[in-house]
Amino acid sequence: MEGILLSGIGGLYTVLCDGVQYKLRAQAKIRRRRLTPLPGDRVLFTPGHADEDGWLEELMPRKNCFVRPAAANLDVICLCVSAAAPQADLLLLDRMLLQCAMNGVESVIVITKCDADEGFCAQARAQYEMCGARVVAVSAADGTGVEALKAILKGRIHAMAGQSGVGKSSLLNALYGLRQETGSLSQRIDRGRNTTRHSALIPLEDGGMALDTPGFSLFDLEVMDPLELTRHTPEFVPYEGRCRFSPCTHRKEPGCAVLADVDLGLLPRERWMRYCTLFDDMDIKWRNRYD
Ligand SMILES: Nc1nc2c(ncn2[C@@H]2O[C@H](COP(=O)(O)OP(=O)(O)OP(=O)(O)O)[C@@H](O)[C@H]2O)c(=O)[nH]1
Ligand SMILES: [Mg+2]
Ligand SMILES: [Zn+2]
Repeated sequence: MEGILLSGIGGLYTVLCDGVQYKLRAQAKIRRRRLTPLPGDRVLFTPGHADEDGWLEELMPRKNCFVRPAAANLDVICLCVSAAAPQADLLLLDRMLLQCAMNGVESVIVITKCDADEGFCAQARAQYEMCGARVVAVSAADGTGVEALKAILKGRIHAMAGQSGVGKSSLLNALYGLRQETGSLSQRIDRGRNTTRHSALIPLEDGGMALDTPGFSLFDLEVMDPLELTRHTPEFVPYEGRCRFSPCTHRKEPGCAVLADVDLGLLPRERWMRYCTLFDDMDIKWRNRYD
């Protein structure tokens, strides 16, 4: 039979097929090939008899897959950052945006807790809308933006990604009337507490599916030629061929059209500075890749 993998915890996988959920163990050949079945994977399986577990036999080719959050075959990812605590980590957001761009997966920047905003929404919009990113401000507390986001996600397989405590589970509850467990922020350290422990894909009435994932704060892009970062930064694309040097990394080259527009305020300087940080990091990793 063919189904979609919803979750995997401790070697036990839950697979959905025709509205029925099956509990499965991975066959030895999957374990031997060191394949990690991920939520969103299309799989072939044999159900067990009575209340025995069945067998997960084959993973179908993936259209995309992600390490953070661990998932496959996503249509769209909500990259969640909070307008209140925990403080938004925009470098992490930019890494996630790059990861989506490189995997060819649509992303939406979701600013959570906009009811408690003290100016962050406007600042983030200014930086990211100039880059062609989609930004939606939402509040699970007062319902702001929930319908707008729901319209974007309708009928699609989507994941909530972001730091612990940004309100991913709360947002899913507000969007779909679910009862995902949510946690309070630790007052002392002002961080989330990893309330959601495992990724789980949830089938929705509109035919779509939502993936709730555990928060993360560390995430590195795979090692690649840093020029890939340049190519996948959308606001730089219109500048191709307009700089004196080609390729241009748009960091300090004389006659760089990007630098000129950053100086004129036509491109957001903060975002460009984060790009330079990511580029320099990747440059070092790329040069040391054989060490
Ligand atoms: N003011 C306000 N607080 C919110 C909102 N959404 C969530 N919170 C609070 O933020 C805290 C964390 O929410 P969760 O939904 O558990 O966050 P999470 O991103 O799922 O966290 P992890 O599962 O640990 O990754 C809770 O105390 C929520 O009450 C919101 O829209 N406004
Ligand atoms: Mg959660
Ligand atoms: Zn340039």
